[in-house]
Amino acid sequence: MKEESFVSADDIRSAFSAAMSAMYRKEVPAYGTLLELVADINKATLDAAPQLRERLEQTDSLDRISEERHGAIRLGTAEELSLMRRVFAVMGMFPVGYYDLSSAGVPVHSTAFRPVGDAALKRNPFRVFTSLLRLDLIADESLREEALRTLAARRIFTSGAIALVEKAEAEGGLGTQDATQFVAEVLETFRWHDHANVNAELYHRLHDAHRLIADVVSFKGPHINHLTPRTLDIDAVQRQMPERGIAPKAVVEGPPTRECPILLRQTSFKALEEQVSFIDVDGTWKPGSHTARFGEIEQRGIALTPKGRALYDSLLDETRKAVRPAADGSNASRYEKALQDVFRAFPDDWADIRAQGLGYFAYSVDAKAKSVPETDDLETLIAAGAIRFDPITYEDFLPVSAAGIFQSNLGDDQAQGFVESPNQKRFESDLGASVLDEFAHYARIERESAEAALRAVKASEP
Ligand code: OOG
Ligand code: NI
Repeated sequence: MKEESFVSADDIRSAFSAAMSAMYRKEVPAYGTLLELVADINKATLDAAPQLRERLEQTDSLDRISEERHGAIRLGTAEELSLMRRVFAVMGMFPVGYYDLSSAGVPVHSTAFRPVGDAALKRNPFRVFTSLLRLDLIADESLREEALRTLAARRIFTSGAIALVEKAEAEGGLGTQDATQFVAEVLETFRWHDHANVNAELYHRLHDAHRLIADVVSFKGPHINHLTPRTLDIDAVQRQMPERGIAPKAVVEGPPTRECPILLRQTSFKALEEQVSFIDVDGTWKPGSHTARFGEIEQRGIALTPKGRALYDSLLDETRKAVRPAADGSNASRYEKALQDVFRAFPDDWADIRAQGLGYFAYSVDAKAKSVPETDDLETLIAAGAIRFDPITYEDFLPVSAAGIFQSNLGDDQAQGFVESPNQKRFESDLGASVLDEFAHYARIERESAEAALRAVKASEP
């Protein structure tokens, strides 16, 4: 096999995310409006901060700044999940992390398919938050069986997509023509279908059990339910959404605005009510509506160590005990204030965050260093200015934030309670693989950067 004739997985992923973006903009015009707003605000932010522009020019490709960083889908069965894993693998996307959303009233558990390793992430960080419906959490047995029957009858991938996955697995990659065809075939899986798989009566029963069940079971495939570009100023986008005629969710999820951004901040516009048709028993189509698709934005900060994450979780918990954000936004400013106040306990200085072991950093030789002490002690070299440290970006998701995004887009009527029941083993057995541990992944990037920086310092010694 001539390896060099294969298109790289990174290139296939880039082509796929661009194709998804074009499709979704056409399907959901409000999303196009959000993209314009994000691009305008990113430009204004960069114009006002030449230093930020310079840093991004060096580390990121500036022209890709407003492009999508993630999307999300919801699947119905173990077979769909394991096949999805094989499809994403062709694009260099692997399952990282396990998210249990049952405790937050959403009957799914999830992972993120994403590129792994520094080089692939830099090339194109696109990921897909992928949830699997948990019918085991649904009490009504006959409804559960009907849902399973409906799901078992659908095929979410084209036969062409499956054939190309098998070919890529057998041969180790795809050539140019196959890769182009692969992207086109796989795109079909994520397309919106306005003709439901079920009749109106079943749709409403599913909907009454949980809106999410209706969304997963009633349609031919797992339509992409949102895409998410990156913004340099999430607060500005949140503020300006109404001026462009789009309704933001009540509050920004995640940590507050800070000097040193941590983890992930997200907000979205509320899902739109869309026209669909249900198949009737007599074979005719009956008009109805469904609400599922929205647009989101994200702003990422440093990846936290388990210690940093524990601090984040406890501060968020403390905030939400003091003020629980209401879905209608009525206490949004009180919540924001509480969040700011409580998070003062989290150091807001890179050196402090590093010294206290709260975040992961990448080490590199400082090109501006004048003299380099003869030592291989990292701390001494940092103190002497020979080695610098930069925050490693968080590439994953946050369960409390994800639950907030789900809730706001499932309609903000009373959230339903489920018994908290994480089941990572079951998820991994359905997936057909284990999920990567996010902390181990960041720790490795950090360790490898430190080793490389020390080697480079040594090599430069006379
Ligand atoms: C996924 C919601 C979670 C995020 O960014 O946290 C999510 C969904 O609604 O299917 O996308
Ligand atoms: Ni999202």
